Amino acid sequence: MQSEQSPKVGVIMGSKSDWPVMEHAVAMLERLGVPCETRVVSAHRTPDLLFDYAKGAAERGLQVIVAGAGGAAHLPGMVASQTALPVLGVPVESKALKGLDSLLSIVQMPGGIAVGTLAIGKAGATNAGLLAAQIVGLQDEAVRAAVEAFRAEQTRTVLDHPDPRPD
Ligand code: RP5
Repeated sequence: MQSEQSPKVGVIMGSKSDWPVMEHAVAMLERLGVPCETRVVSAHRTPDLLFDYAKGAAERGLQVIVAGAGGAAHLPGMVASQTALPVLGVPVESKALKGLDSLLSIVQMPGGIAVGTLAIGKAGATNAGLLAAQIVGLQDEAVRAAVEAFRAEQTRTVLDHPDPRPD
């Protein structure tokens, strides 16, 4: 899938099975008007594609890469090793260890190659989309305004509903 405008954020994931989590990153980017592309790129099953994708990303106009993976989640770190673009890693829940394995695989990068690691699962994917938009917004006024409007609406929603009991 690809937006009509040339993509500024690449959302990649190790498997099609990661989509139910990673779609939340895409939803946030779309909500904030950030053109993005999505791809399955596996560190273990398609290592050559991973290298090609990461090496060509900046030249193609991408500004940020969001990479989600589960289990022995090498994708974000390996992508970060092949591009100077900011890479945001999303640990996807694994069946066996509920994503703790994914989190530790992504977050424990050795000093010198940076991956910004988000929370496990849907919250992490949502925030990866948000953070990617904030990075794009440094140079894109419309995206910055969309991020600010999103935050203001979120604040308003909480303030307008102070009673925690169900309606
Ligand atoms: C990882 O292995 C993927 O990111 C996925 O989270 C996990 C399982 O992949 P599948 O066996 O469902 O394709 O590489």
